[in-house]
Amino acid sequence: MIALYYLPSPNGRKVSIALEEMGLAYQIRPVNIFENEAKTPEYLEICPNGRIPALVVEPEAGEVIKIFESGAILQYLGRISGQFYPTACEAKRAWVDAWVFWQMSALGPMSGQLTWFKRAAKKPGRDQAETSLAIHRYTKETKRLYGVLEHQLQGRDFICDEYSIADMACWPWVEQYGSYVGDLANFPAVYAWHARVAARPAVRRAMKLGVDQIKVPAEFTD
Ligand SMILES: N[C@@H](CCC(=O)N[C@@H](CS)C(=O)NCC(=O)O)C(=O)O
Repeated sequence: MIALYYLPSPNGRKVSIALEEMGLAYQIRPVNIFENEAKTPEYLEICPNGRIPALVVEPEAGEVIKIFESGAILQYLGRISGQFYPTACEAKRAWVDAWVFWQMSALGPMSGQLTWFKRAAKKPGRDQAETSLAIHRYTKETKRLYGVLEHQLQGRDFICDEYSIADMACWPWVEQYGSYVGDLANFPAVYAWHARVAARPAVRRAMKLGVDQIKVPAEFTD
């Protein structure tokens, strides 16, 4: 059985999309990060980093598998399902890995920091010069990254030609593009890809998962 420690957030949704797309049986274990549930000693045994998502797999025989970091989880699910992660061609797999790592190291963290500083700027008592410099920096970098994605998607339906875990990694972050880049007028290929992925039945199912169990507050910063 696969247990997904989860919150309906971009990083959580990468994994719920993958599980739905791959047709794997799983259960969700909601983790309310706003109630510090990702910092309990029990949860830190699963995810030492105190973040969601995490996966625990209890096979019928053999060792329990624990995984944290959404990129590592996507690669694992791709390996065990044999889907959305090329197996036969090393060049194709390496390219998918490169885009997953790009999301993990660039698109996700830059967009996440941008959101954090935008919300922080609204809090009374914050240093406005400090937050506006940070917002400037992360807005510029996030737009640059949308440009990278735009270039890659021109003439392609999906990031690595065929739909893969690279799309599953990137899409939940781009799903909230309004908060990051305003609109996608300058990124037409990203816009078309966004709609293409959003229309997938598995993505629609995944987007509904857990929304009634955990309410993500409008205002959360630190
Ligand atoms: N690199 C991690 C990032 C995970 C992450 O930042 N998760 C957020 C929710 S989207 C979280 O758990 N935040 C809790 C906190 O900041 O205390 C991954 O991709 O799994």
